[in-house]
Amino acid sequence: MFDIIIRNGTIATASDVFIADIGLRDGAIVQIGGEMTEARQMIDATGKYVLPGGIDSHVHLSQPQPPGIEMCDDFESGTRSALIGGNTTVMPFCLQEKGRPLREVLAEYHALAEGRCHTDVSFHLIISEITPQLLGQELPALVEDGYTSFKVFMTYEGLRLRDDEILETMDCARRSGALVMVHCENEDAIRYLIGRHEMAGDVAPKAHATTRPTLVEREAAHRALSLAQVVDVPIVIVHVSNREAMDEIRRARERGQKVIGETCPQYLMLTADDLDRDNWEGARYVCSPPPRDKASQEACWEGLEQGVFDIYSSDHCPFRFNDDKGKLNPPGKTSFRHIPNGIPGIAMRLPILFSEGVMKGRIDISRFVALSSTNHAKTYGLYPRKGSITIGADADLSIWDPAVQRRITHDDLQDGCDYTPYEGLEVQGWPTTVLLRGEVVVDDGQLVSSRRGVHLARDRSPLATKVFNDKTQPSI
Ligand code: DUC
Ligand code: ZN
Ligand code: ZN
Repeated sequence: MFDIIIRNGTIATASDVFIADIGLRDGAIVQIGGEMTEARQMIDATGKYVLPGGIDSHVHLSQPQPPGIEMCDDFESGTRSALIGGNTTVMPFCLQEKGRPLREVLAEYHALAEGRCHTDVSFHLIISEITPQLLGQELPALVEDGYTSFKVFMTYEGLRLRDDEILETMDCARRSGALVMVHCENEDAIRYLIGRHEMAGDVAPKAHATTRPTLVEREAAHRALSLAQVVDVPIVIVHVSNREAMDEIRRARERGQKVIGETCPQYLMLTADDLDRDNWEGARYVCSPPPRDKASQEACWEGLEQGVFDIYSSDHCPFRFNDDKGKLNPPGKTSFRHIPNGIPGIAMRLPILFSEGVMKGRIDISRFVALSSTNHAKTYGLYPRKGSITIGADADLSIWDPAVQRRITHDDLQDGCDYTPYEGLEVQGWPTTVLLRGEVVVDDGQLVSSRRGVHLARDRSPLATKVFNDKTQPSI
């Protein structure tokens, strides 16, 4: 007797596509194919794809902001919207607050998330202040406890680390077996360009894009990869927006470095011209790195097809538009420099890749699964419990109906924001049913979740484990 049998669906994993029934019991996948008759619930998936639930490994929820600014999704609204878009696990960031023990801050994040999540969650740690205590004791202990990835920033005053601090963080990751994610933009070059633009009175949202050109991303990607080579650690280059930064990843791999590349829907769908809309409307599209041009969009598609990118995440970082605590901060619209950086995308990430990628023939369904789920689980130490359709894996599944056509409107996405950058987009294909650990949480596109997401302690990334186990020193 099964809890649920999913009948006759086209099962797709990162490597195979086949039609079979799936039997679920006690939250796990217990049978794939073969005779299955009795279950408390039958789901007919004829003509639909049955896929591992989406894993969004780059989202920001309830992240503290400078005074006067507020992120508009908490763990409840953010994970609710994630489910609607076919995700069953999301990975938000815990931001280290200067002068406080990281564990204390982490406990506050857990308190915010506890009992409020519609999906499973697992935290990355953002490192903003380097101390001997952090590198020597705190981080290694946190890695042991399942927080196995750190993010570092090369931009944003107050957040960015100097090169020597990045090296120390990478060294700590090497010793403790963590994986480092890097936000690559050259802060000094950006500050120089912002100064020039402001002096010239060029303060509209579009200047956000011109003060963060591709070359500041390229330079920082090159530097991050070079620092990683010095320490001999694998890294993730997050939210890559253009061909020049992609070329840095390619070159690093040719040298033998282990690099995971990530891109996001905004770099496939938006351009810098979106920031150039009248009446501060362009602020809706302000994120970092900024959207580029059509050629960059094509480059990012190529990177998804050809493997420069291993993972595709939303970088959901939502601020309301019509709100003094959001994109209109500060009231008076004095300069693009003050617009909070980040846009929503947690619900639209997968429908965009499915519709624009799979349905338009740019990628096949197995590549979709790899980019949207399996590679995230493998990269961040959740595989095979998550991101796979195998016996014993969590029954986190999304059933996609390729026949559904929808015109996107923000009201349907159920996040805490007041807009979507993708308003009016026509998509083909939608995740009509979603199961989290064997329970139907989205049915016929409607949320029926009982909010049972939990926090997942993770294994070390297999990439990081390799250098962790290799006790020899870096070769340089
Ligand atoms: N970096 C992110 O990763 N997310 C949003 C803003 C940013 O700069
Ligand atoms: Zn970033
Ligand atoms: Zn981000």
